[in-house]
Amino acid sequence: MADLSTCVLSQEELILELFKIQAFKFGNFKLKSGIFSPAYFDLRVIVSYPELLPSVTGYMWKIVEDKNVQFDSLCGVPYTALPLATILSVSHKKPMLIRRKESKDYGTKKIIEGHFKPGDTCLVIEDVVTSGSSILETVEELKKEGLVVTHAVVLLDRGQGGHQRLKDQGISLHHVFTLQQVVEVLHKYNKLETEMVERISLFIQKNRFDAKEISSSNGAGLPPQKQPRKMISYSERARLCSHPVTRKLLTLMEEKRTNLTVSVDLTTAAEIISMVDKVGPYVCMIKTHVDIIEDFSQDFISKLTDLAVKHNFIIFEDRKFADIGHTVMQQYSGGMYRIADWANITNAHSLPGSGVIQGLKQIGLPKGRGCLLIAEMSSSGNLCSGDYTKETVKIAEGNRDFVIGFVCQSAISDDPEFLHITPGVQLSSGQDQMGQNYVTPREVILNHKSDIIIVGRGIIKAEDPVIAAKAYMEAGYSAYMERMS
Ligand code: 5IU
Repeated sequence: MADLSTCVLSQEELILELFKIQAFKFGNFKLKSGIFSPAYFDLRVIVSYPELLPSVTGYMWKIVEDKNVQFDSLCGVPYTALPLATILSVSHKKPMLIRRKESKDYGTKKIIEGHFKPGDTCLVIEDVVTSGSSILETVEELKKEGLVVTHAVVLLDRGQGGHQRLKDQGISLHHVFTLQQVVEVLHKYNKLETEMVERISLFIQKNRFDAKEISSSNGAGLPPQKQPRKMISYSERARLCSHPVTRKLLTLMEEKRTNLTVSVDLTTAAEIISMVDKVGPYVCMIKTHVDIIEDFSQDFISKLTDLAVKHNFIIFEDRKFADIGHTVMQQYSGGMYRIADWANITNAHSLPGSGVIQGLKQIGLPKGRGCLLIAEMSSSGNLCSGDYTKETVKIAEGNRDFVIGFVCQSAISDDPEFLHITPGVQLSSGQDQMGQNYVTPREVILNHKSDIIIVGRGIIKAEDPVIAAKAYMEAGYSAYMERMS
């Protein structure tokens, strides 16, 4: 029988082996907390690789010895850590306790199985730690039975604040690896691209579970990321989002206290520039349709981009790309408009499938641009509903590096990273002669849980566009404040 108490592999070899068996995965994964992560660890698979188990538990034991942790028994957090706890128990002759996930509804109804005395010390064993919640759940059950828990050992600490959170609860957490170390080793052996290493570092930085936030922000003991999009303030979301355009937009929305986008559907450069200069102070975004401008020129673009700096807004070209990847690449980068050179955001129909995003992304990503997918429309009888909308959300989820949200009419995703932007807005609801449907800013932001209202004719055709812009800005932002309260 193999010696279960010694490490067979070096730490680097163990990381490479765990990568080989796909216990470490890299891409885009939804975590238990609801947030998306570029790295995912599924250590459940290690039970299929008995040759690796002695190294895993060997390093866990080494940490316990190095730190001189004393304890009477050990207990694994169900379920992945159970085999690890069993091996440690057998190879080091330490009694083990089992925590049930739910008490049996017959017999003794015990949550903790095994023999122990109140006051015994227990070491908790876990595979991966993110926020520390799973360890704390087990600790709580052990403490209810009178056991004393002051230490936990884990194979991998994701480095996202779990250590501090456990420390605040009187538990010292000891790890074999951190996520950062794993990533560095895999990079060293050419298993991970530099770009992915950077993405993961950024993710760790931005997704730290602050112990104080966890206990105070939502009372439920949940990390703030677990809250749905509609409950999180614009500025808080700016902190959670990784796309630079989303961050900039959400930040300026809170600073300028506006969630208004004006759709400047006018047909000469001079009219548009004059209108943008007037309404600029009240908007977070200006939306254009450059293909309706009679006298389009690069001079128009330089004036528009100057105004974007002067009034601090984002430029959204409502181009609605809807062709195959190769064609949209050319449409986005070239022609007389060269949209990718100046529009922070553009949008696309999901009709052609994800190829449209692949094409746009090739041009837009290096320039730091973002794209909205059209998931729903405001016009009567449109076909963007049901499964079409659901599939659109899926395409967005698979392309978060470029897709930053949706043009939509309802709350279609709870993810804080996805902006919801809604056209078809006027101060009173109704319809135009061609089937455009209007709802009020309050309805859109408060009831449909959208983030941003788009208003065209309600402002640009108003007698005084400045007064109208102020009224829409006030209506939209007060609905947001009401939603937050
Ligand atoms: N727009 C819509 N509905 C949609 C999408 C885009 O109205 O579903 I996608 C655009 C069209 C127009 C602006 O440029 O938003 C709305 O203008 P009015 O507020 O003037 O209707």
